[in-house]
Amino acid sequence: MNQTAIGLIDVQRGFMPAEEGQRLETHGFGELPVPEGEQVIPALNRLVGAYAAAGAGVFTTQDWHPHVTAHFSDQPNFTTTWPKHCVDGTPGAELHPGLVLPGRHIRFIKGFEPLERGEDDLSYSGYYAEDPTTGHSLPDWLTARDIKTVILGGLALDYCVGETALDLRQKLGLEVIVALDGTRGIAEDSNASMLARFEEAGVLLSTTEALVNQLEAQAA
Ligand code: VGL
Ligand code: ZN
Repeated sequence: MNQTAIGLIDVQRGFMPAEEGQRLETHGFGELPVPEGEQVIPALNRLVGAYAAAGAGVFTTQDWHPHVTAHFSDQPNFTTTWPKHCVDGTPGAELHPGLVLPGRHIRFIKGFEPLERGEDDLSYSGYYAEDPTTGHSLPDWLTARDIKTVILGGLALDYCVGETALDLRQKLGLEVIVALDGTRGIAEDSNASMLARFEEAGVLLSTTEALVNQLEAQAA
């Protein structure tokens, strides 16, 4: 299991429905809400609990934008421009407080460069994420740990989870498995086209249930 890593992509308050923030009486929710985004939390906690106990590495990414960037617009098109979300150091950029992480995990941030054009955006992919304490990239960490398999969940399937999965598969040649119940997407069309890109690239799909069962079968 030490050549497997679990990646929790952008499980941030800003991507969760506003109602979840009201329920938890916490700020930062609902900036760019992914429908049912809060439902990834129990699934991911179960997955991470089981895999971390078995020795898998755990990393998180956070969308971490400057106040001013072409990634944001007052009239967003929800494809290359978005309402303001996950701004560096604000409550919306924090992880959902219900996410349970193991003592040992590593945090990466992405999207911190201001953009002039939304079309130039590379910030969806965790491939370009960095550890803010060392400046090392996610690929540096995966390579240094000789990771062969990455299991991904988080938000959003059709953007950051999807682009990360494709880059880790295509640029690093890793086995990449997306836990479908541990992710949600923004829109139906873009979810469908991302799933088609996964198939083309050989990104695998599974569920947290199947992945946890597989782990238990291996341990037995
Ligand atoms: C994301 C849109 C804009 C994501 C980030 O995390 O999927 N989507 N910024
Ligand atoms: Zn963003």
